[in-house]
Amino acid sequence: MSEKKYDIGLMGLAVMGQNLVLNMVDHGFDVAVFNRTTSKVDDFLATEEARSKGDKLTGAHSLAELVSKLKSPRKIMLMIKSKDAVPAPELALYPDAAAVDAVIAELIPLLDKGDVIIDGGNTQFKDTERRTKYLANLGIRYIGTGVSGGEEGARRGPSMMPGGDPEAWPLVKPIFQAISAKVGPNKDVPCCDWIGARGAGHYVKMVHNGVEYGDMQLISDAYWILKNALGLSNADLYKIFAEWNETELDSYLIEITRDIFTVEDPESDGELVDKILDAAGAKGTGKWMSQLALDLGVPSTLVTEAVYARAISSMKSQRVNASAVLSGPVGAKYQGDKAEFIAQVKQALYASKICSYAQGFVQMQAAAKEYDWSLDCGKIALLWRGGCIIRAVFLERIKEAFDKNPNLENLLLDPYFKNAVESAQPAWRNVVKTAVELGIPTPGFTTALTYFDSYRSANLPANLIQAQRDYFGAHTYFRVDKPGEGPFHTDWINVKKS
Ligand code: NBP
Repeated sequence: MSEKKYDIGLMGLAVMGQNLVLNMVDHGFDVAVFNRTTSKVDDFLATEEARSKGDKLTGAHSLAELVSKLKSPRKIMLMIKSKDAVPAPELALYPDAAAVDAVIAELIPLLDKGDVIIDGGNTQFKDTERRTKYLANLGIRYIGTGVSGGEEGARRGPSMMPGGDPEAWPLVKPIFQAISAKVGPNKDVPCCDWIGARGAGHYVKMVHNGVEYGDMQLISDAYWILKNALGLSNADLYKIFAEWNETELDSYLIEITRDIFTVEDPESDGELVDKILDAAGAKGTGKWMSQLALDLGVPSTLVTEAVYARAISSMKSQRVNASAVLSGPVGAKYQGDKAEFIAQVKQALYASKICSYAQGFVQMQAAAKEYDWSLDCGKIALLWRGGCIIRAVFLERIKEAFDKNPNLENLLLDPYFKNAVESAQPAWRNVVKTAVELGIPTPGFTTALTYFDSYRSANLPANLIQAQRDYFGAHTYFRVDKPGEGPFHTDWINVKKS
């Protein structure tokens, strides 16, 4: 009798890998697993849940054994630690390769032309661009896929953003779409579809994470101003976030924020949230998005501000010292109507969130041009509708906006979002004004409003910047009264002055 062959192999049995494997088996696929530390293969297969899967799950103790157990064309998914971009011109020759490069180098001699390697980690898209091209030359198909939703998503249905070699997509599509989250009235639309060539999937996943940074900062701004300007308790905050979650703000992050306010400290009195050190960590995808926005020259100010907000939060001891030295408003309360102000904070949060998503889509469109991908923004919004950390009802509206106009320059120009932001505007301005007056930092709300005001300004003070640049560096300028002519330069010192 010939040995049983498996539909897919997965390497990397940490939290994401284990849960994805169980999810795949639940959807009818036969899976072979491997891990660098091979004892983890045995430990995993010995768990009650893995044992309950019978012969639909098998282990391997080497990459060669894993490869030998797979149906052809073989599909091998890596769920291993990813690193920053590394310039590895020749994967097999790169001496100090990142984990993914090292595993790929080991896999190459074991594979046949047409086999597929999938990287499901949070990889920098430039690595995926490089690896897709390199492996295509060897006849091996490569996919870099974003997987979002954490442990629970991996087990019950993640949002997946695959990109790479388009010939590989039909081979993994049935598996990926089966295991991904489903949305729509009949819960049958998968939150997984082809994003585009080479690194497009990992780029979109990075923007997802950057938008997540923005959402988290905006929610924290709302929390901070409600707590400090109104003196609200965690019980009050729970009620407010519970109400907001029944509105257009309905989302996973608002939902978990609501619940966080109810969790008691297991070690002493009060709620746990108040005992957590106010120093936020980061793994780097927000920073990548911000760096790449600068490279493209697009203003993704929400993610950048959110990264900086985490940076300043982590300077805890400096902030404690500075708080004793630098004076400014402290502890003053909002004097107006409390209920009205709560409603205004909600409007500020919603309008700022719209700006944040507008920036994310602008960055993806700019990246698509720069890196030669064809991105469908409506489809991307739908993929984020379920399974992932930023899942939200509001993404349906974004999908509708891009379906109506696939070339929409900015989400703020779509009639639905234009009306939403315009009607939120007076409240948003009052919240920012109040935060400034009371000395309460709300970096997300403030930077979003600045973006909105800059974007809607036909004229900005950049004429003065151009004058300065031309004055000290002969950088030239164009004239408003001579369109199509120029550039011009002026001898600013020896010219007639008024
Ligand atoms: P980790 O990111 O903690 O990675 C642990 C896995 O990587 C283990 O299987 C480990 O093997 C393996 N590994 C390491 Br570390 N170095 C290796 C190397 N040089 N060669 C081969 N294997 C190596 O696991 P995770 O949290 O499950 O995440 C997996 C991927 O998914 C990561 O890229 C992560 O960024 C991404 N991701 C994670 C989440 C999340 O919520 N955790 C969400 C979305 C995406 P060992 O057992 O031998 O040490």
